[in-house]
Amino acid sequence: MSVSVRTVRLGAVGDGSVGKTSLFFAYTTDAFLTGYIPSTFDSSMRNIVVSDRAVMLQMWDTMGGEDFDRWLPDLKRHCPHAKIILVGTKIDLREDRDMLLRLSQRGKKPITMEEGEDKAKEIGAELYIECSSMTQKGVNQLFEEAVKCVLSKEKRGKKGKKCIIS
Ligand SMILES: Nc1nc2c(ncn2[C@@H]2O[C@H](COP(=O)(O)OP(=O)(O)O)[C@@H](O)[C@H]2O)c(=O)[nH]1
Ligand SMILES: [Mg+2]
Repeated sequence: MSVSVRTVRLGAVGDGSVGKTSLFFAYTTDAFLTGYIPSTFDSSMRNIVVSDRAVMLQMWDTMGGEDFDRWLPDLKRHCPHAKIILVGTKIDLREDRDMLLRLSQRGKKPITMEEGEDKAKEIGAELYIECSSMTQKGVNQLFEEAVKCVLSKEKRGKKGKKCIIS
């Protein structure tokens, strides 16, 4: 019996230090990367089943720019068919007292789910998903939803790749 395996490519772009490399590491190893963190995660593949479809997930990490205003137009220009998921990383820090204190000293606070969802709409992303590589919360769901986005697009007769923004 032969099973057709669909390849889905999934990339992470975003500012440096937002947690892209840690996210790939958390997803592929179920662990939080501590100590030395390489600037990018070596490209990696994983076989998964999503919505009864066998999928080979190809992941690639990027160094990330410092400038949201630059990398988003670049992404849209170079990957015009990619579906975009906006990712809110490090959500464990919402409950971190030191972080909350540091933010409040600058008159800031963590963004809310609603603010993330509004931003996703504003930039034309399919979804806003929050996660934490440290606690694993939302990590599996993120990758599953990313694959579902690609598969659902195919059902509508179009082909596309996947990109993630965090
Ligand atoms: N608290 C917390 N820290 C995180 C999380 N993910 C990454 N970090 C930290 O954020 C920093 C940057 O992470 P990294 O994965 O190198 O970000 P990248 O530059 O976007 O690849 C590192 O110190 C990580 O330990 C998370 O989910 N929670
Ligand atoms: Mg990195």
